[in-house]
Amino acid sequence: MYSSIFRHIMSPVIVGTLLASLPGTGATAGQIGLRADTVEAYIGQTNIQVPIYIDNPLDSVGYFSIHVRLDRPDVCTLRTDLDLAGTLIESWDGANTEVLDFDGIHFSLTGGCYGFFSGCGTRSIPPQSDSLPLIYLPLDVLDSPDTSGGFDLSISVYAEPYSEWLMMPPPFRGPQGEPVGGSYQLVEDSLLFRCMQWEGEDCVDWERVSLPPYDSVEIYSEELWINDLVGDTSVIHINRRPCGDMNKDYLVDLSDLILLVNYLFMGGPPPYDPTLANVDGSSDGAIDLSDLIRLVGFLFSGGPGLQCL
Ligand SMILES: [Ca+2]
Ligand SMILES: [Ca+2]
Repeated sequence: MYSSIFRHIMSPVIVGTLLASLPGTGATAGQIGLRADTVEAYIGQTNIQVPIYIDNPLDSVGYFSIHVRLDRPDVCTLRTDLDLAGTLIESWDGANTEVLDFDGIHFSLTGGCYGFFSGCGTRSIPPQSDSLPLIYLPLDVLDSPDTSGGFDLSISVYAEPYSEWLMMPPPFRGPQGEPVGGSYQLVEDSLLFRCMQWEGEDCVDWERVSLPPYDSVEIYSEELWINDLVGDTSVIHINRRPCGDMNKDYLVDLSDLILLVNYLFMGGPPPYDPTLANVDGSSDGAIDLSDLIRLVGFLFSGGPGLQCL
């Protein structure tokens, strides 16, 4: 009875020691990893898709639980409308794939397709890497009035380590619900006890001690699941909106020329941002024929570049 209680007290220390002594992410055979791509985006652009990849070299994955954290929630927000098209879990439609606990900075994302979830069967991601993304994280970059320059932001994607003793659930499960992506390791340790009260030859009050003298020693072994912290960070380059983009599609092409012609001569709607339509480098901010000429030259005859002041 005493030893059972003391094992629970000791276990977090043991787990922490083992995690600290293991090699880094990816060094353990069979370790499941997460990777995030670098993405280019524009200020004010919405529904940017950031691909997140999973590397599962040995195990099929039927369930995952990952976490996402933004470093710049003031200029970027995560959306919760996940689109599974073109992902490894596209066929999991109907499975439990959802965003949990979204607070604007951090969210948890789970997807499950093992037997526990109804209507899904036991579909799983077979061992693979460098394939389709596990998911696309959708995000919006706020439409800041400041178009003077770009900046970088990052999104951290990670899985919590699995520990039975710390009651942390497994971040990855196989098709049958079993934890995958880590391994069991045999842990041996000893506990020392000193008797605080003898009654004859019987001890009625034990206390655990860390140093001799002691009256009893228990040597025990436990199998612990070791699952490194895995994760990656996506750097997102946020660029200023392109000079010459009249219709806010972040491209400069014929459609912008058409919009400008309609605006100048046909009473059409104005460019969405006047500073991006004043492409001739003039400082007066006027949008007129000289901007049209500059845009035509740029698009069709190798004229000078567009310049928005
Ligand atoms: Ca455009
Ligand atoms: Ca102008």
